[in-house]
Amino acid sequence: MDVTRAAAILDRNWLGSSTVPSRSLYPHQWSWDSAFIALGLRHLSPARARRELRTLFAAQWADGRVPHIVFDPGTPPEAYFPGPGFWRAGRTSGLVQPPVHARAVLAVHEAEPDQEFLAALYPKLVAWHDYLRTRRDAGGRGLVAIVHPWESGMDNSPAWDGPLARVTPSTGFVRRDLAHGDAADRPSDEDYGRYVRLAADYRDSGYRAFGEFVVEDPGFNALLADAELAMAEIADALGLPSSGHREAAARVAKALQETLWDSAAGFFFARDVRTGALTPAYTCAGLLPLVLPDLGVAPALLATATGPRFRLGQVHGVPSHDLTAADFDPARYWRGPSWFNVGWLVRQGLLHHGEHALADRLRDDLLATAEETGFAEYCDPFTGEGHGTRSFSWTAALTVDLLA
Ligand code: 9WN
Repeated sequence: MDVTRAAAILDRNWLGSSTVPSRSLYPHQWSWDSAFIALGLRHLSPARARRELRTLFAAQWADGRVPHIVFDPGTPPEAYFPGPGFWRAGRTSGLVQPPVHARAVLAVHEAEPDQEFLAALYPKLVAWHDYLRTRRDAGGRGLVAIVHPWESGMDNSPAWDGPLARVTPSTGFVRRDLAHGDAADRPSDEDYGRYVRLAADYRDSGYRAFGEFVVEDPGFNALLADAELAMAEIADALGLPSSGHREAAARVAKALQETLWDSAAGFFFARDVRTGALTPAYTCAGLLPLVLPDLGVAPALLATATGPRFRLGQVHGVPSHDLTAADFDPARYWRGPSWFNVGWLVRQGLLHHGEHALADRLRDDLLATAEETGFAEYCDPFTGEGHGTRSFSWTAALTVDLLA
């Protein structure tokens, strides 16, 4: 495959200073999407990759949080729900998404060194990570807690079913997503009602209070540890002290292993901070600690990844949920299908842990599936059939990166 088709998608989804994940389903800027998009854009136009990230960070809140959506003023408010009128936070939402931005900033700088860009983004990234560390350690164990499933980026993951069951669904709103996506590929109405209730409660607390849903997600925390490793490299490039970032990464990695690792299961599970219990679902978030090079439990985690639950290397991509679970669904969003960003991250992890043959197989599969599905949002792990929206930006961008 050559990069032409993927590059054309990114061009079509470019709004002038940022990229929409999808023209139809997600017509604004999303936080972790932008980081993945920048990883691809850096090979096509480093200037546009820098612009993407600068635009996102221009919407950073005074408390350091990077909002999960930055609304495009040129797009009608009814194009996406919940829109700016719901959040009452200017041009943004009040939630966050996984902190993959430092890794993206570093990669963009490596593609075309730009000290001014790096120096401008560094303090913003410091404030972002400080927000997570200081305002989100609800469990007091040095891990970030998410307060809404949307914050994980894996909205209807089975890992959230337990904590979400405590939430009474809101009613009386109109879902916009179903106008653009097959209902069987999207979260259920009941889950959507719970998302809206949680977001409204959090909004009404001034985006401060921990509510019914407070969860330590292994994916989010692993990506924060990795982001601190990237920060150390950024600090080195700027001639600033970097050891604090390496220590921060080690602290998160240690807390992750002490709190969320289940050695009998050979897996990282999410923890429901309200009950103190680990949630029982094996989801792809539990594989993301593989991105950490110094992960002591990597051999056991790799055994789970290649075993019957995920069958890495034998199915398409990295399934979002346990293939052997009774509630595994090959089409419904984060309850089974393989997503390209997770495949890209797990491939990075495989490279760190010396699994080169498996990493190559995963890369070849991601590239073939992206092309065959028209750059789908996600795919059936067994058949490779595309699901969700097509011409999805991070699928295109990560394709560009894998081809580079
Ligand atoms: C809610 C934009 C986002 C991704 C998430 C994905 C989905 C939104 C939605 O789309 O979430 O934030 O409307 O379902 O789950 O990972 O960032 O692509």
